[in-house]
Amino acid sequence: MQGQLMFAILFVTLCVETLAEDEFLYKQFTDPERDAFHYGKFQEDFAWGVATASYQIEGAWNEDGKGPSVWDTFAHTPGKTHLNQTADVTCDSYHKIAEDVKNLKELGVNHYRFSLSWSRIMPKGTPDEINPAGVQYYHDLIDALLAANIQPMVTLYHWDMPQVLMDIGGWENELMHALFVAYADFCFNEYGGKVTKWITFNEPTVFTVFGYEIGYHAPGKTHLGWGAYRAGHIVLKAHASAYHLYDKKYRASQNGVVGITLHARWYEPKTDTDADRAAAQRALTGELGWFAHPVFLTGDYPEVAKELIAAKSRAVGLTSSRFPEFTEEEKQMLKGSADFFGLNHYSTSYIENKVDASLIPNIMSDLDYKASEDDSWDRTGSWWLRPVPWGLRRTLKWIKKTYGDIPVYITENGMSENDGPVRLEDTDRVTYYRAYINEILKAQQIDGVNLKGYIAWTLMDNFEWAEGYNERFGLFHVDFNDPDRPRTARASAKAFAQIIKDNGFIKAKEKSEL
Ligand code: GBH
Repeated sequence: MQGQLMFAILFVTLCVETLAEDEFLYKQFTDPERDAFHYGKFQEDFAWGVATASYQIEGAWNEDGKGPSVWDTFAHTPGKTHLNQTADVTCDSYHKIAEDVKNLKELGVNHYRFSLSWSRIMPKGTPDEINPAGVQYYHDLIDALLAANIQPMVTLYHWDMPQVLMDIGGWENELMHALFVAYADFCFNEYGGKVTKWITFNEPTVFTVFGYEIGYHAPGKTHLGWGAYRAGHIVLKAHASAYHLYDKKYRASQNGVVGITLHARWYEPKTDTDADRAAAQRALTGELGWFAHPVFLTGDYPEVAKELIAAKSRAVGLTSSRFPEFTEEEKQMLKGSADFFGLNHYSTSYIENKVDASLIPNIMSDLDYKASEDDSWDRTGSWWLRPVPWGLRRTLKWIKKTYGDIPVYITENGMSENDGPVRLEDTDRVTYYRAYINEILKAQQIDGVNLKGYIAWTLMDNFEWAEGYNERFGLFHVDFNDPDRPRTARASAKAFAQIIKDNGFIKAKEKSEL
């Protein structure tokens, strides 16, 4: 007993020393073992990168033959975004390939994750009308990246659907399945000789819930209780078909990989009770599993979600579930339809059990859980984002336990500050990155997660959707009042560059001996 106590004290002392040395103490520091810093390096071919998305950075919203997207329409509608801001110009990356690539080189990344604007390539959403200037823009970007030894990682769909396709119902129209595959086919064919890492969709839970259910994002639909499930169903089929198309038509010659990126918070039981533990498990299974189970596990939705939503639908007199069903053939298509798991992760919540039939149905009330935060967790520029580094390691462990040894890329992780005076010494963001990247090192080296790379969100401040320019996530600061949109490296850019250079974390002492 005494021996154990001594050991515990010794352990705490050692950890606290290491932590102090590395300045990564969050206020919630309570668990020395969990929060201890871990030194080590990633594998030689580890992918380091930063991410962006077309609508958030490109600008040139109606230039050179680009068609409007749902986000152009949405942001141009009064009352939809912070101060009615739009991304008409935003970072102006359409005109700034050289500058963006220069900054990527400064970071020392070997990957750049960006998305294609579908309506820049196909103004009408269909391959019978191609915009050559738009096609050329991405060739120029990709060529500049390759010349700088940076691998492109291309997201086909990061939310900016061509407006013409929204006019026929967007992701609520079955036709979108075939239209997405035609778009993917064009992109694989056009760019696949140079691009070997593809992501079909970015965060389907987010754009279906926000876009088709809550209406907070484009297209602003409020189909409560069913919009996200219906849209998501078509998205999943479109994903699977695009994957198989690549497999049959391009993989042999292009030798690339195709994955999907899902958003997940870590869900920690609020109390150590069976009810809350089960609720947290249900929330992870039902919410992340909504898109992950079909692709990475069974070809079908998680049983718990199917059962609960069916029961709730029956309870209000519906003759079929609000949650759609796949055919056997579709399940076969979906099962195993990704070469890697792209994970976007930013924060953690507590989850408690909550059963309330009077709530408006949505994924949370359907799964009988309620989320909350810990007041001791620091705040950032986004209400939903508090730094809880250990949540990322637990998410990765959960993914390994549930989906096996699928290769995982962190495709987004980062933190925001609010708009305000220029702030280049962003020590809180430096702390965030060091702590979160340290957690993925632990996940890889201690828990054996098959981690292939880490992509930070984001290269530079940009248009943060409904929050406009009020939330800045950039490693580079952007001055949106200057017509040249100058980018300036923050302290976090330098810290991230150092981690990349070290390919992990080297003890200060060992470093000085190098
Ligand atoms: C990502 O969205 C996007 O891919 C990216 O475009 C965006 O700029 C970036 O993150 C920063 O926001 O479900 O409780 O978290 C990811 C995160 C997920 C944030 C949904 C807001 C809503 C509340 N979004 N979340 S919650």
